[in-house]
Amino acid sequence: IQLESELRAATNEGQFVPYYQPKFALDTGMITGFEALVRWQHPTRGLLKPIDFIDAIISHKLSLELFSQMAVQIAEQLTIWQGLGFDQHICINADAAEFSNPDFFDLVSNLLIEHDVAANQLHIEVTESSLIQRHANVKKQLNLLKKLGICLALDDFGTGYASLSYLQEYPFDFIKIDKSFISKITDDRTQRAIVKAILDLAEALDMQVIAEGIENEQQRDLLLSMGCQYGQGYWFGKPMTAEQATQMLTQQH
Ligand code: G
Ligand code: G
Ligand code: NA
Ligand code: MN
Repeated sequence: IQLESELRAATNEGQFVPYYQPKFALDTGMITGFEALVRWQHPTRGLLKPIDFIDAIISHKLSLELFSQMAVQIAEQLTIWQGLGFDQHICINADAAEFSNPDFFDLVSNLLIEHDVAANQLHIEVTESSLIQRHANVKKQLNLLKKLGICLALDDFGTGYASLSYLQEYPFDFIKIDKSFISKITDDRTQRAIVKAILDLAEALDMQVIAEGIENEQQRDLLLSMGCQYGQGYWFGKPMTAEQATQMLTQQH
């Protein structure tokens, strides 16, 4: 359990760092971008994962501070990669607590201008569960971000409620199939049928699909044969430091 003061210190002293998990084109194996996942470099307890502190961040209303700290580091990373000739995008996670803040859109658009980052280099990933809360501002902010040119992804697809109506209601470019559907895809007909249905739906709606949690080659091969374009998972790469991500990009070029 974190004290609020500990969280504030983390926010003020820049203890939150993005780790980067690569996303791949399933056919070529090339990296198409990275998902940024927050880690807390805690002064005494080591590297902490979101599960250890995200709820506390939300309840202490520090979501926008966390987002802002992540976003600045991500913009700087995009600029570094641009300089090295790596044309990548980075996807940042955000939840309803962030979208519902009226300052969220200005924060994002100012960030792009200040760091001279193209809007299409930044993707934003939203969980289904955060849409369920139906904050009044969420839809408005998502539409503004989309207008700005930012790609939007619906995360953990299939695990929430009323997910089909969300596809119609919000301007998503990508659907991320939750890893719970991928884990048994090679030996469970039902899971396979669900994934197939999601792929068909996405195609009909002109959306692209990213399969999460790919842990072996069999899963990759099957998803590819089913027409899935993009993937993410331990088989391709675990969340890693910026230096490791840069190394991975260097090796592929
Ligand atoms: O790595 P993993 O334990 O890395 O991430 C667990 C969860 O934490 C994911 O579901 C992801 O959506 C969430 N998460 C990761 N980074 C961030 C972040 O920067 N902001 C928010 N709001 N959620 C995040
Ligand atoms: O909610 P979100 O999907 O953003 O969270 C992603 C979470 O899944 C992170 O905690 C990340 O570390 C984890 N993850 C990423 N790839 C894999 C994988 O191949 N297998 C498993 N079990 N977890 C993964
Ligand atoms: Na995510
Ligand atoms: Mn996810």
